[in-house]
Amino acid sequence: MFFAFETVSNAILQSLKFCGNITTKVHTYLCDINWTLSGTKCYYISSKATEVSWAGGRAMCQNMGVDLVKIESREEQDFFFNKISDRDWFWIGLTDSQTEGDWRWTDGSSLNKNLTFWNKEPDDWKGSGNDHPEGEDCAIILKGSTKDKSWADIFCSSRNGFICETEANCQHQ
Ligand SMILES: [Ca+2]
Ligand SMILES: [Ca+2]
Repeated sequence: MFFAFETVSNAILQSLKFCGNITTKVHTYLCDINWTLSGTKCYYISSKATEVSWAGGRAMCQNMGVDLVKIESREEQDFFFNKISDRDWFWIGLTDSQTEGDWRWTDGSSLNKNLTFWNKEPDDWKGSGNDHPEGEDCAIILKGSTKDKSWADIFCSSRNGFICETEANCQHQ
């Protein structure tokens, strides 16, 4: 396993958190190369060249042994909002494809209605001329009007980037 030591920049060092038993040695959170550390989580934000369906994005994460991101705090939301560009859309691990209107994360947990960042959504749009009768059942994060308004439901078959999440490694130093 490779660790992205170069990502431990001064900026990250200042926000470094310690994990494990710190009585004898320093242990710090680190991520694999090409992943980004924030808090105690590592995130993989796909490149613009990789645009896939929601299921395709989830499969890409699962091939790496992880899953699509679950946004569980304002800090996490702010992190992505600051990280992504104005033009790009990224799948998050949120869908109502099982039951319309019942938004669930990929681990099966319900969306906390007190912690959502929809931008005038979800609207389950069915396309112009009803050409998508299945409606919009998969969620993306994008640069909305404000930090609090940057999620949308779109067609699961549309092609976008994706964000994977996993727990950070605890690394002895
Ligand atoms: Ca829907
Ligand atoms: Ca929508």
